[in-house]
Amino acid sequence: MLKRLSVLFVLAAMVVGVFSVTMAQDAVKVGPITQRILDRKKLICGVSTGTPGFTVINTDGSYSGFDVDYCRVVAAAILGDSTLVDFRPLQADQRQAAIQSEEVDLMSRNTTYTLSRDSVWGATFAPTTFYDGQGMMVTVASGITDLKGLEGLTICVQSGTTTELNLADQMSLAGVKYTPKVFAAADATWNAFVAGQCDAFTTDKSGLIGYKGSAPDPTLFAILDVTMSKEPLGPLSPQSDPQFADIVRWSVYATIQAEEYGITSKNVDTFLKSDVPEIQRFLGQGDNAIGSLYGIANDFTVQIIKQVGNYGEIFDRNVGAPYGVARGVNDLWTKGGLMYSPPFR
Ligand SMILES: N[C@@H](CCC(=O)N[C@@H](CS)C(=O)NCC(=O)O)C(=O)O
Repeated sequence: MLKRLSVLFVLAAMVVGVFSVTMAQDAVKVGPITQRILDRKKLICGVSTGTPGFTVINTDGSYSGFDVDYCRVVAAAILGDSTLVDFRPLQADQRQAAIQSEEVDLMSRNTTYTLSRDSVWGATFAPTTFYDGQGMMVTVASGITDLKGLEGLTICVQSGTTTELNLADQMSLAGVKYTPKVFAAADATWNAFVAGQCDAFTTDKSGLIGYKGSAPDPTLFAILDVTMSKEPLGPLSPQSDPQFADIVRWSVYATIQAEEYGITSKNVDTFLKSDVPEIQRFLGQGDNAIGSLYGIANDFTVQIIKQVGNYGEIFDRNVGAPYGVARGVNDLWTKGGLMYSPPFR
């Protein structure tokens, strides 16, 4: 009897063994960054120390803003909970070290995608979430209307930025001599301009609009009608985990594709019952395996949309409604903009 039982036991163990091997083969192994996020149940996300509309550190210590929302998008995709984010405020010149040391899993901090950052920082850039360009702000009282009007004047700029480099290029092209007044911290740069220590303040136009809008009297400031560069801003991650970078990429695309389908945080539940195969697939319903190909939940797109929203909702909530920023090139491709998601198939 005992012998028969032990034979049965061995047989059962073999069956379980075969099954677990099959399952292990089926399950996609996640990369080191995703694994760290799963283990600590938190995404560590580098943001700025404060950029109106993009990274806002509220008086109660909570974070909000367009860039902050993209940290939340990735937390929703991997952990199923958009609140599980540990934010790390970074000044512009702290970004390279934060990516290289992998002190952050992700960075979502008005950062321009450039060739040297891609290579020297060892970063992998996600799709651009905000197509921007560098602008120039002056006081209305100065009467300055173009870059030539800045001849011999002082311009406040933050160090460690593409802004600082483009300023030198563009002013030399325009043949304008100027004195840069350089600061490491965003607040110090803006405050110096407001205090009259500089005649102009330059950064991404999104930043200028935010700073102007949050000033006690925005009518005192004017943004010149000039675009000095291309600043494609988006999230980035250390290049040591290409699969994590893919998860970030498809999470960003999910927000864009959701807007194209008209799926919002409010109506996503009604789409779960859609009988359109493309929608079923995008939302990972039925036997449509999209997330499991990356070792995450198949309904990761649903979690993103439900908890954070589609691209249009994220844009409107943070920059459209509060600062009156138009969609422009950041509109969907179907509306003449650059926001375009590849197929979820
Ligand atoms: N997009 C540019 C500029 C980004 C940038 O850091 N801009 C300043 C504008 S003042 C900023 O947001 N600083 C916030 C901070 O240092 O925390 C880049 O990637 O270099």
